[in-house]
Amino acid sequence: MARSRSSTNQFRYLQLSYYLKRPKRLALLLFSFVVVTFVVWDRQTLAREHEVEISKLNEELSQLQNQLKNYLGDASEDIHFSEPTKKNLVADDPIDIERRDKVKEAMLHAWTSYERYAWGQDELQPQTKNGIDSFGGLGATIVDSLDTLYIMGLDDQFQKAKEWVAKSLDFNKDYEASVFETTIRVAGGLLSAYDLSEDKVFLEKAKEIVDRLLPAWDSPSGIPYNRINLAHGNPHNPSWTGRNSILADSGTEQLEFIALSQRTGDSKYQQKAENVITQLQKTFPSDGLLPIYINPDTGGSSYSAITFGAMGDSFYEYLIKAWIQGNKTESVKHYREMWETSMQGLVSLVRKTTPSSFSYICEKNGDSLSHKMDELACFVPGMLALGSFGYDSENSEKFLSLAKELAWTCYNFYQSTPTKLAGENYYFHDGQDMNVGTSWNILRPETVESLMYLWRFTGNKTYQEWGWNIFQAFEKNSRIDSGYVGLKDVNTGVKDNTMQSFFLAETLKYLYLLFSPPSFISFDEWVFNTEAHPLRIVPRHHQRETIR
Ligand code: DMJ
Repeated sequence: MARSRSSTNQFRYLQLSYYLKRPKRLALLLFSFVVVTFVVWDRQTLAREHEVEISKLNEELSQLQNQLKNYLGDASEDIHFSEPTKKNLVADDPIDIERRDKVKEAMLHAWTSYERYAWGQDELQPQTKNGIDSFGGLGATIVDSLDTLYIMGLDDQFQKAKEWVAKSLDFNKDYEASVFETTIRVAGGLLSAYDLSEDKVFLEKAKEIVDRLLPAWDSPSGIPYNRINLAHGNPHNPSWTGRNSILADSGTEQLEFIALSQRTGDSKYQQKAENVITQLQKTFPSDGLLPIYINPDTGGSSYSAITFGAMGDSFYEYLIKAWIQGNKTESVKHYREMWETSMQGLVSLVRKTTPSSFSYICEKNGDSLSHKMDELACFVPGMLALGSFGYDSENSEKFLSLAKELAWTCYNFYQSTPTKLAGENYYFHDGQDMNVGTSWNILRPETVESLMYLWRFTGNKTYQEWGWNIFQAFEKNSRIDSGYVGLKDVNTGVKDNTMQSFFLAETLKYLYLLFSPPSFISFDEWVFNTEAHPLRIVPRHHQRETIR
């Protein structure tokens, strides 16, 4: 009994009657309740404020990091930055490994098909199982594939390709070569293979081909003629351009020629290519948008279209990349300035579709805008992401977000067709979003290129998913037993008969890198030429020692 009473006494505080009997007790209870509630509420508010404070501090920290990066980018010797920490934390996850292996298998299929049916010729025609010499017989697919084979660890294939380069690559061809194509595919491919493998044979061959191209720069203005006979010289422009030089063809040799000068110690290549930019700078318009035709006699623009697609594209790409290749130093500052001016011009060409608000880049003829965009212009999101890090935080955010918007549009170029492969260009009409214009797909890389850049700069895996979907559409529509083909029409899926060398050089390489850690062929150490050939960024002090 006594035990039971004592236990009842123990729990008397839990009974309401205990408090109701005495007003003092009730007041004490209410007071305690108010105090406890206040303390809990206060802690939570503090925690919330703390979180806000931390996020503000993080924002300030990232702004300071950006400013520091900009400042040191201009002022420091040999300082390399790792990419934003977020990206370095991205683990090599099992899905990425699996996808990368699938891409590697695709490369192996493309390569063995070429090996079997077109070895030594420029490109494979998979349907008819033969080769064609679309670039004068320079083994374009071999040279364009060297670095992809190396990067993917296809060592036996790389060795065989290297032996072919050493023993059979012959530039003495009576062929009117495109200076641009030969530079980006052949010189770019060889230089990249040299940078990766350090095998001198590649450098010797790169020098040999560029020496054959060099007379193309002997015009009154220094703007190159776009064609040259590899055996006999005789540089000239074709009649279909009205004998004008093309902007992209004339302004897309800087990376390769600067790299060649750095590696050989002979400055003449760099001088020729850099002089082009100096000439264009003299009449550079305030919006930074140059028409696609340039008169090689005067160096001035001829009346023609303005575009970030065919014939304009890589001129803008090389402005920002030459700045990066030059370690973002004072001596290459003008490249960055010209690029920033051009990006203001680009912004003035951006419009949005209805009803879905896709951003796109118009072309311009005189004063009027043409609401058309090439898939080729889908390199722009990658370029903007790459360049966005040299801006202050406000502009950096602005251009990165434009890059994301444009990438979404480019991805929808693919998603909006029955084959899920993009057409060559698109038209934008009110109320209709996008319509395919020229409806072929020739295995181009620009969209997956941009997805790779965006994934690396944002760490957002959505870009990997989009790239994976595009890869699967290539597998479904373009893969046949004897290689990969383009489509004559992305609506019907009817196939063409060409395996473009850039499919192996660019499309598959960018896809492979999209599923690789960003530290692999890092943007801190490498800059990709417009044919996706990574060139090693040479530190500043080293450049001064080697270039005479
Ligand atoms: C490639 O040769 C290069 O990417 C070039 O800059 C544009 N065209 C093709 C790929 O589409």
